Amino acid sequence: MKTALVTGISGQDGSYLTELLLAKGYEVHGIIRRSSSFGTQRIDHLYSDPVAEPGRLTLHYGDLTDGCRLANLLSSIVPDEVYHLAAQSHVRVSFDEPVFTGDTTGLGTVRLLETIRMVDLPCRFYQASSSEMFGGTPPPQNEESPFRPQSPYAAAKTYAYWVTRNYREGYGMYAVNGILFNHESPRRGETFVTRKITRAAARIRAGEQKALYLGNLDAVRDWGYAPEYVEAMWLMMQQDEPEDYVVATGTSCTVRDFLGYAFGAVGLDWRDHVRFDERYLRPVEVNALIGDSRKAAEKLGWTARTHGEELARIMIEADVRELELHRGAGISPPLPRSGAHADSQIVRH
Ligand code: NAP
Ligand code: G4F
Repeated sequence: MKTALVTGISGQDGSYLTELLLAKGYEVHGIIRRSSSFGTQRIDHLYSDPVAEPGRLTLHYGDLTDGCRLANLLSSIVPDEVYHLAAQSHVRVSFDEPVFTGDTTGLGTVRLLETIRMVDLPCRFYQASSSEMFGGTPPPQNEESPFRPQSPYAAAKTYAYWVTRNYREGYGMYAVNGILFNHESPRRGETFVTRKITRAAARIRAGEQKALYLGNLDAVRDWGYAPEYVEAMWLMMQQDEPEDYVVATGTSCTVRDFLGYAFGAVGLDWRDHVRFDERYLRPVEVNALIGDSRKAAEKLGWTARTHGEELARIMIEADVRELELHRGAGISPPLPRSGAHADSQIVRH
């Protein structure tokens, strides 16, 4: 049985990856942050009672800013594979918190790599790199395209990308970068634009919300389905040689197109409900990301199966279902503060 350590296990990708690893028979360890409220909703269904089923999934407190804790965990768990997914992952927020983003999203990676090197752990390492690193480079973007990061987040990810390559080339580590384009799901954080749209469309249809406030509708993204993308992560870690891969659908749509898919799926015209709010604009925008993942297709046998319109349908159906479950149980709908009024009070990027 292989042992994996997953940072960011409570996030969208961490939850799907953990499902995949457990299904493959791995023993999985995950790092979560201590918080005054539980933040493990995405993995609660996997966390069986450790007394009843010991050893398959274990959660540990830790933080990317705490190098000593990371070193202790790596030394005691001795994983075969480390999937480093944790990060301050919101691009707009990184303009508000650039130093914190650099510390976690950038330096967090080198804290892990340097521990692995110092302790001489014979493990493989996956870095969650991002298409945001391409930033201002026009599409299509592949493994050879230059990086032109347009945000503190993208700059931090670019640092982490290069340091991962540096440890591979300098110390012979099996360390790979998965350069993933946007991937979404019903578990996507509520402040990323696709989920913000599908939740709002479901709530507007149900009369729980009046309007949806958004920024730039012209941005072009290559949106794929997260459960498929974690398969690519795992495949990258099973190769004879460590290499970096772009993972994308190769298709694209604008935020405006996605609005049409999501609102259309519940019989609404988005133009009747969407308002512009300049606070959702970014100081610098990434206009267009469209990936060329032919290398992943050729070497990993991986291709995306779900594209924009189908993705929007999966997400809105889940949001409609969730809302109906809450209403049926007589419980207030989740996160009611995303109504139009509160949305303008608390800027939910
Ligand atoms: P996500 O849902 O935002 O999850 C981020 C995870 O990182 C959460 O588990 C979060 O914990 C954890 N985390 C944040 N700060 C931390 C800290 N200081 N110490 C320890 N853990 C911390 O992100 P995702 O969408 O799953 O993405 C996974 C990774 O892939 C991220 O690195 C992201 O930047 C990268 N990426 C994502 C995409 C995409 O489209 N989804 C594309 C390319 C790259 P809490 O639950 O406590 O907040
Ligand atoms: O959903 P987004 O916030 O995702 P973004 O910025 O592309 O970043 C995501 O994908 C990256 C991979 O390319 C990851 F590395 C990163 O961690 C994250 O997962 O915004 C998508 C687009 C942007 O152009 C943004 O300006 O939607 C536009 N947008 C328009 N109105 C909005 C809004 N984005 C958000 N979050 N909220 C809005 O109201």
